[in-house]
Amino acid sequence: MKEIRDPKDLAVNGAPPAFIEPLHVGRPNIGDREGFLQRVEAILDNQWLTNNGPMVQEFERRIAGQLGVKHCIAMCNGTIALEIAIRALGLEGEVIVPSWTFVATAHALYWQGITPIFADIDPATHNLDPAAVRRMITPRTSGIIGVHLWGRAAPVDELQDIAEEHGLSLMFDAAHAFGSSYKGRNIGSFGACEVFSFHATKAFNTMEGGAVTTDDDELAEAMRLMRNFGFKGYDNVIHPGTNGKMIEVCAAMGLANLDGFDAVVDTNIRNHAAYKAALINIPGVRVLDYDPAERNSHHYIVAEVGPDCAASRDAIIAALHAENVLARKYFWPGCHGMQPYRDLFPHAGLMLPETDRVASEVVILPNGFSADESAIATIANVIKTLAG
Ligand code: T4K
Repeated sequence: MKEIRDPKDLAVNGAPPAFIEPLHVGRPNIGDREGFLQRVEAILDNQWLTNNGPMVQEFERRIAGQLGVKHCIAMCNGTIALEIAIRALGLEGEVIVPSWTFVATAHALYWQGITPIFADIDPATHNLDPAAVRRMITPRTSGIIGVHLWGRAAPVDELQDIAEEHGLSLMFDAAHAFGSSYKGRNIGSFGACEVFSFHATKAFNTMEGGAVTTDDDELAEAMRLMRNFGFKGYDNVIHPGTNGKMIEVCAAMGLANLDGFDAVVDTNIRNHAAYKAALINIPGVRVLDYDPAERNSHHYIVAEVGPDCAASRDAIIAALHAENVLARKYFWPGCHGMQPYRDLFPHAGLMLPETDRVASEVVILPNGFSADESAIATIANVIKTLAG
């Protein structure tokens, strides 16, 4: 745990910061360290470092089994996994996505010459608003990518209905949603496919990594080919492709972290409750809840600083940074405010009032093994000092 000063004695006017070392959002959780190192030894002994090696195959089997889905295709990261899924589905023209997401969701389309069309969100859930999605459909629309933001399931059924009504493909960016459920069923088999990120900063990580999961045999086969340049056996390329392969060491990290995932979730749930209790009496500050009826890793502590708060969101972030708490503004200002989309669609914000509002209010606070009750009390005290 980080060394911290007494919460009652917070730093102002040049005093040293409350946290001697920075407290990051996204500090990686390391699961079974011994188990990881043993697997690395096995990889070195085996001299099979990448390209569908035994660790990757075991990792894929375990993920598919755990999520209850037919296929898991492990990839080098979530962005390439998105690009491959988008290509395998044959998306083209325009695809509807939220602007309130990490920019990779939009980039994965734009990188392939497809126009991301940004639809507004439901401010209560931060996920796509189905009515807003309907408003953005044009004759060029080929698909919808729902994002399970903060691991909360997107409105899967409503998006499926829209997709069927209009003959559109539907897939999900499940980068945040490992271990989440929708109506009691694991995220992983909704839509045509779902894409996970296992980046170091995620609740479950493989250092870098990602995967696509699907129940569709043909789609899975196409994505496996695309992941390895389109090779089917030696010297036989039968498909356009790229290099999306997960390496063995990343799969080893994934296997070790799968063993430790429940402990991460338990810690996160405890921390989330501690944050809620500590911040409850600050007017205008609200910690986003997770639906108790669904599973969620509780990885993201999402606080909203409303107009009725005595301090602005940015002032709170500045105060936290001064104390070495590196709170984040994920995903401010929304994709539509980032390049190239800001120049391409300068008026997109007119259709995104809820996105703009939420983007101006959100603060993400540290979580996982690197935050504990006393750190959370100190963080709450910094916020209270300014806004309480
Ligand atoms: N879709 C969605 C909805 C996503 O959120 C993401 C990724 C993707 C798609 C794409 O998946 P990947 O291609 O990334 O697999 C991070 C991550 O880079 C990104 O994976 C993630 N979402 C996004 C939400 O956050 P940054 O710019 O905040 O990450 P970075 O590397 O600056 O790290 C943040 C903090 O974490 C650092 O200040 C320190 C700490 N950290 C980070 C790393 C990598 C550590 O302590 N140790 C580490 O090893 O974007």
